[in-house]
Amino acid sequence: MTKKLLFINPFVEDFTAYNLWAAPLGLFRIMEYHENIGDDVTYLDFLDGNFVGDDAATPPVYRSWERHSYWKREIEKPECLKMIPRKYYRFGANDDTVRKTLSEVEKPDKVYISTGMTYWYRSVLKIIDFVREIFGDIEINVGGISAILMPEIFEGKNVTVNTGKAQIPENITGTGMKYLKNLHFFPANLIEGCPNRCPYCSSVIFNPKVSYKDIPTLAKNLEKWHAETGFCDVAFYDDALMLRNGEMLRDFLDRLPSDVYRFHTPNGLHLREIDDDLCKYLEKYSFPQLRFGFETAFSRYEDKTSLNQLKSVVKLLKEHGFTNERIGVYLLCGLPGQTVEEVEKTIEIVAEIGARPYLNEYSPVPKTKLFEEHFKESKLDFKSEPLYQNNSVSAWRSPVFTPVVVKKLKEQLYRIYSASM
Ligand code: B12
Ligand code: SF4
Repeated sequence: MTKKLLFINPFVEDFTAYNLWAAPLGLFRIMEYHENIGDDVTYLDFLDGNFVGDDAATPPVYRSWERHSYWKREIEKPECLKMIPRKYYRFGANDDTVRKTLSEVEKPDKVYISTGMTYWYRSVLKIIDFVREIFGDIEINVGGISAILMPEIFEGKNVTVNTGKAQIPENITGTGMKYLKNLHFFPANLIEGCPNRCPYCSSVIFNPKVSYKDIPTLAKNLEKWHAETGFCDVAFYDDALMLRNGEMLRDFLDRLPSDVYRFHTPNGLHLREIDDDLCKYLEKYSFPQLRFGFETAFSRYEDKTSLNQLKSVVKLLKEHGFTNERIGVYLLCGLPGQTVEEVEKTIEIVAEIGARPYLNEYSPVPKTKLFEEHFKESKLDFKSEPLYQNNSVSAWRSPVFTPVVVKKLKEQLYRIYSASM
């Protein structure tokens, strides 16, 4: 029997949020699967849908490569974040738009709500309340990142919390293709999981084993998507895109023309996988800016990166025509046990080597090893209040990387960026 299903991507409340190729790919896959088995699917994107704007809000601004801001309006900060001297926003639809849009939908048999960052959990709770207000006592299923990392937050709301990957037949149906057509970029995912076990990362919780996608189908889907939309930006969603010296990536690229697409790697790439052959691919196809993962030059996570590796990869990339600005290197600051000097020196070293450092403020992720370690030193109780897990709150949690210190580090970076312009 056909079921009426409503799928929701919630709005977000945060100090900052930007669409750097974000899309609820997990939800898309489930939606397409249900459509293919004959269910009646409705999708409401309360974050980035084309109906979420209003007169009192600031509209999105588009930057290069289809990156953009969301519709936003300032809102009152939650009481527990009042000490942070920054504005707080609702990104996406306001309450009235949510109510009105839900009221216009025929009452569904079941509602699926996607969850993003753990520190966005309040938006999910609000959406659950709106759904109950409009549709009454209806079956609600919550899934995705926060549902897996902290199911207990949603359990009191009388909803089904999906604490694992959704069971959908891989690559037969459920590629999410139909819904990708509304995007200005193509989210590509070649490999699920990562063999590394960095103590701050949750990859292994989502995917205990590494598995490979059907590359020919994925390449065909991209070509179809491009033919229908005319857009050409591709963002990789992989944790370990370069695995096995980029074997899957090279297979994917070999199936595509070299002069059509722009490829983006927002998740940190693994330095140790980069060799000369892979660099030839990175040169032949358009990769406007690579981003590598590298905690500090004095890495305590030696299995993943080392300074020598970084030096030789930067040298190789330079030989293949990459300039400093095109070699981005993610650095983490605010890790438990890390010193300020260590981060300052690493910023310097990365710039000297000829790459562009990007500073990420550490954010503790539930169920990871460092979550517990950071909790012991943290000035804020981020276990009871997940809003404190936000990377924007990092300087208020850390006893070492205080707001003054982080400001200084950002100034150091700014000087480096200005000197290279
Ligand atoms: C790809 C990715 C991105 C992409 C965008 C992802 C997106 N969906 O919008 C980019 C590169 C843009 C990105 C950015 C960021 N990310 Co990110 N990202 C990931 C990554 C690697 C994969 C997520 C993904 O899309 N997977 C593919 C889809 C198909 O799988 P899925 O979403 O898990 O869905 C499956 C199930 O969960 C389930 N499911 C999903 N939704 C639903 C809904 C229902 C109802 C049901 C039943 C089931 C269900 O079904 C799906 C299929 O099996 C994860 C780590 C990981 N391995 O999961 C980090 C991760 C989610 N990111 C993280 C972070 C911190 C960020 C940033 C804040 C980083 C930064 N400082 O800028 C930004 C925020 C961006 C934003 N606006 O959302 C953290 C979140 C930590 C937290 N505290 O919540 C993670 C967990 C990585 C980590 N540090 O451990 N990210
Ligand atoms: S290499 Fe990246 S994806 Fe893999 S465990 Fe470490 S941080 Fe996570």
